[in-house]
Amino acid sequence: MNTVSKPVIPSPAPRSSRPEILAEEIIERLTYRIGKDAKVAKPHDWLTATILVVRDRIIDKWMASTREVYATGAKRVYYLSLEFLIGRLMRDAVSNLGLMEEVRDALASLGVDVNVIAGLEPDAALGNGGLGRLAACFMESMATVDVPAYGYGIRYVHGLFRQQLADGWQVELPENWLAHGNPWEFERRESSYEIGFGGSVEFITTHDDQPRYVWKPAERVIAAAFDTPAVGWRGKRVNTLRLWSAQPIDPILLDAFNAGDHIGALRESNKAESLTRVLYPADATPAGQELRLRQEFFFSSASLQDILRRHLQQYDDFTSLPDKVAIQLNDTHPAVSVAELVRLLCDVHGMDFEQAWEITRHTFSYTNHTLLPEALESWPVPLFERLLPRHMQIVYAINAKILLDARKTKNFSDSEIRSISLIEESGDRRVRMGNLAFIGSHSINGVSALHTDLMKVTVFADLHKLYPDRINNKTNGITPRRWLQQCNPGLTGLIREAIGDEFLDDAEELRPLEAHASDPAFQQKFAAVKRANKVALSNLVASRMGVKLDPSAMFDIQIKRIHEYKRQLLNIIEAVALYDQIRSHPELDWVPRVKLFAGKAAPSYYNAKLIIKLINDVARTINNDPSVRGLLKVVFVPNYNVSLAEVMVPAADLSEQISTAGMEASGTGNMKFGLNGALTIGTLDGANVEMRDNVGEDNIVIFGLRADEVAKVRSDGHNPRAIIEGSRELSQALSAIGSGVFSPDDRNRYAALIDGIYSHDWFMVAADFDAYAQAQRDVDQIWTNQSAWYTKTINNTARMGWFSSDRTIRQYADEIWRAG
Ligand code: NBG
Repeated sequence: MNTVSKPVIPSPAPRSSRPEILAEEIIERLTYRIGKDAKVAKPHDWLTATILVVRDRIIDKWMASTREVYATGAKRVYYLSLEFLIGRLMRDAVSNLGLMEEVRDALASLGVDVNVIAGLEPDAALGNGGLGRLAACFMESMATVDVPAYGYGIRYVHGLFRQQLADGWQVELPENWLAHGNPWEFERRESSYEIGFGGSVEFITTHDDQPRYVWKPAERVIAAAFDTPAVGWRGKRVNTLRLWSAQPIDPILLDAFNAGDHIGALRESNKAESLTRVLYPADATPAGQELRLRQEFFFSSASLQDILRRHLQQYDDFTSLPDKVAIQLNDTHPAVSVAELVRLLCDVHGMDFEQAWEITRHTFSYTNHTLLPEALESWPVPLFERLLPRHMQIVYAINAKILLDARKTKNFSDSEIRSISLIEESGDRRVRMGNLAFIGSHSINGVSALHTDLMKVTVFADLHKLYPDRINNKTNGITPRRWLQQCNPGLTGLIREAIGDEFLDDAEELRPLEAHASDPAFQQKFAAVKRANKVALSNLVASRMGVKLDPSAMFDIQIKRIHEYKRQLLNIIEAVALYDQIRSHPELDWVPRVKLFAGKAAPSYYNAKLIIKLINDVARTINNDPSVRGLLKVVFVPNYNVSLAEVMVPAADLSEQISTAGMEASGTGNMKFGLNGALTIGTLDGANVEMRDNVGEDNIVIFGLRADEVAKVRSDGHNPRAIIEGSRELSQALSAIGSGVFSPDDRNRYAALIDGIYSHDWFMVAADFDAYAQAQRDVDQIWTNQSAWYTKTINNTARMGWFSSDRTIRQYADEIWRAG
């Protein structure tokens, strides 16, 4: 007999990270991977070569992390999200590996400035706003707190649009983050799956007399996997972000091509690829397009097929799925996964419906991110049925089971039954994705205490009555690596000097900084760091916009998506009122302020775009009025993205978190500003409530109606006109804007916008105006006592540790996933 002994494959030798070795390897990559001579290499080539060298240091840990889960049989967490708003990765990866100095020195020895090339990396903007950025923070924290996890999403060729301003109006331009290739990703050709759409369902009896449904899709595309490593702090663990790209089954129809139809030969291929070409730029509003539902199903099905395949590689069958797999649905976007898992278990793997349903329910959990009714996704039944005929049947089967149960066990009334049904029956029949996600999950969480409480009495009141132990709260968090260490090295260095390094591993260890809050010497250093960050932002604004800012003025910043409920309008109206005051009372000691705004509006959201134009109109008028004497400046910085936030957040003195109470689910920008030593002016909304509890009432400026008061005003009947007439400042500001003082070229431009405040004021701009204006003057007062100001802001930094996403992830892991 011929015995062949298995060869022992040696592992690659661990790589040294001495700067000389790194430099050598960078040159090696430049030459042999990129094919460039160092003498002619462009900055982009240096960036790619450097990333490839850093990436090698990640791969060993990546493989070790993957192997370990196979060896220990640990539970895996899957985070399904249509959005990952990642930003740049190089600084993050290098810093988490602890190689910042080495990489800087290596590049310096080659005559390359690390900051210059790091600034060339495009932002991976595969998300719209808070929901997508949260997913990115979670990826980093899951690796940091050692939870074996995969993120699943879509590899959009074009991320969120680039915003330009043309005469103050937002213009959207395509974003092209893959233009120079993406050295972070690995294409996994072996991990690809077929995804079907349309067609019909057949009922067959198998050879062992088992009845089975078989879906015969009319169309199929391939989902191909691209993996990006997610490195935890100190390189402890490396998880995988797997993004799916759509590809045609037949790249070209040769018959058509040979017959001369060169365009038609590519039609199928184009259609397939268009599925993952662009990110929907809708923020908290449903896209309402067939393509969007296709995207949702595409990435859900690919992810579930992948999860089931991986499970079967290691375990005998799917009865252990809930013990070994936790799937988190990030909002309702992946909710069709509930039906898809049932389908895969029943139709593909031969399980009976009841068992499949139990397994499904114990495997999924769902995070709700908004109460805005217009943002709760639902799909017209005819569309859902045409695209996903088998899933429609499954939705009906689940619905029948749940409704029957509700009637029998809880004696639900007709109206309660209507509200928990998976099918909206009034008007057009629609499939309700929020209800599907809720019913298909063992845990449903909100993202701040207030939001979770409101969920129980509003959108999910009846489902909560049916399943009272499912709703729970997990207050959002942010990763302190990106949002303190990397974006604010000055402050990080100062904190280390003052209290040592513990906070780097546990953000709650920022607390000891409290002891320095009133120390004049420390305050001076803290102020110097803030000033340096303000100078950096001023330089950016000067070079991008040609506007000069005074870094000794108070930097008052509102950056986030433009939305009426976030009330950029309230902020700019107050700026107009302040402008009036400064002109009428030049004798008073006005605190110099720079009001900065940045954010994108959904392309189809007219009022949001109009608000951008208004900010720019007001800015032009105020900034050019010599009687203001530089006491007030207004700036709208275009193209807000993660990288811009990394410059703006550390430079803020005042953080604007002024949503209509009850409408912002959590907010996460609020946490970033607090951590970087800004004072917050805000309503008691979202996580502002927990921020107040953590930093203390003296260290935050709260104003305005509370959520219950907003609800009461709305239900009692709100009379904004009376309020406006009773407030001189407000009525003057509104009439100035409404009558065209800031828009002499089109005096009616803002008439309808202002009329909305007079007639219904849904977002309580009039209702909260006086309280807001007063709160701003309180802020001025605090500012005039700089020592008191810094005591408060240092206390903010000291007490924001709880808002680390490490804490959030530990709570998910312990209380929802039972993993890690
Ligand atoms: C957003 C909320 C924010 C919240 C983030 C992350 C959606 C649907 N929701 O308040 O508006 O901070 O989610 O949870 O984008």
